[in-house]
Amino acid sequence: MKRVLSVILLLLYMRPDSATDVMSCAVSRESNEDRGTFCFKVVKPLLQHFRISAESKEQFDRLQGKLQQLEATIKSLASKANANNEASCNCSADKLKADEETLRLQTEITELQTKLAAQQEALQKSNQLKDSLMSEKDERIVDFDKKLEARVEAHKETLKGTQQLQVKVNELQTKIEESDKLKDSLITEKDKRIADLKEQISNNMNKNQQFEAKLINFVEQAELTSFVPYSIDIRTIRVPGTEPFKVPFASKFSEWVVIQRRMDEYEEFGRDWEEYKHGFGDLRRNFWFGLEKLHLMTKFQPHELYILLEDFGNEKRYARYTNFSVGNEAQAYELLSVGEYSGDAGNALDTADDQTAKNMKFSTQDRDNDKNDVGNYAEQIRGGWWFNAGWHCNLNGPYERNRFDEDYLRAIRWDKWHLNPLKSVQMLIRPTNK
Ligand SMILES: *[C@@H]1O[C@H](CO)[C@@H](O)[C@H](O)[C@H]1NC(C)=O
Ligand SMILES: *[C@H]1O[C@H](CO)[C@@H](O)[C@H](O)[C@H]1NC(C)=O
Repeated sequence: MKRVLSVILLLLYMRPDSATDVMSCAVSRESNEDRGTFCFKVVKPLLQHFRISAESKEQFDRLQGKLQQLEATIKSLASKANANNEASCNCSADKLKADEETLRLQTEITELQTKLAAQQEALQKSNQLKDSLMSEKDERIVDFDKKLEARVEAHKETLKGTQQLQVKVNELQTKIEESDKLKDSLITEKDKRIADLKEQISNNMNKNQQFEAKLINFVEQAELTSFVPYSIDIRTIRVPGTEPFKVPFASKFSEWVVIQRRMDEYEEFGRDWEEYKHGFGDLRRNFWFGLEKLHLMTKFQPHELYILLEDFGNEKRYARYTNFSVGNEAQAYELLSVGEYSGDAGNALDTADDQTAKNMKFSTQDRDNDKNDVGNYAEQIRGGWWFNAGWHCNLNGPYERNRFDEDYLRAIRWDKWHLNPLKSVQMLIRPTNK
């Protein structure tokens, strides 16, 4: 009887425990599919075990009932036997019968006890199975927990790695942004520098232009006010209707063409028409450029004329004219125009009297085109010029030093300044649109 009770108690004890397992499995199943699969594996044998246990209990109940019945029967039979014995009745047949019945019952009891033992054994095995399953389950759970923990750890590591990566990405992002900012600021600075440089260049260019203008002005002045050429620059120019010809420019930078120079006595200016027509002398010293070329150059383009004078007191004066032009040979190289005068030497070319050079033909010692009735001034003076009935200037006269010739008014002169001979003379022309 005690055994039966303990079995029942064990079963009762096992049920809530198992229910907890199942519940935990159900909970786990929600959270983890693996665990669910695992739980099912564990729970299945347990459920079988419960089924077996339940069947055993029913059998036990049944057996117990039978045992109780048998025990009651035996009891009643024994009491009957005793009563018979006490009654000393002749009942050997009944006794035999009773003995047979007792034997049968005892056999049945033995069988039942054997069955019960078998049942107990089965139950024990079932319990063992349950225990091993439980421990296996526990092991698996522990194992799984370990795995899960490991996975969680791994996940944590991954997460950590991811976080570190994110931090790095953020750092990189920040760096990129900073670099972008730096780039922008550099570009801005660069633009500013470029602008500055442009301005500087522009300023420099302006300065250069100003300097160039000053330089040109300076060179021009130097050229115009010096009788010693810095660097006569011979260029070939083209004029319509004639072959290209060489022209002595005052310098490489100059548009001024030197057409006449007197600086000492080492060149004879008492020359014939052909020589004045084509020019003569040394371009670096004393020379006459040539009437034909003057005509050609001034024919198609208005030219200004600059005349520089220096006396033996080393004083310099100039006379400037805006429209210098010379006619052709058929016009005897007439001084067609001189334009407006400016300067400090006085206007000796255009005097609006009978000694003016303007509108006069050119005369040489062999070609008398002047208005002098009693001879040829060019011959008398020994120098070709635009002589009239007289003259206010003659830049091709003989080179005289400190000498004033009363009779012929020879020498190089410009009487609108003074009557004394001049030491140096230079005539330059350039296109007026320059
Ligand atoms: C310059 O003189 C020429 C005559 O030789 C004349 O035709 C021309 O109009 C003048 N030019 C000026 C700007 O005075
Ligand atoms: C009981 O009955 C048997 C026969 O059935 C007999 O032989 C025996 O003598 C009897 N005994 C008593 C005490 O009556």
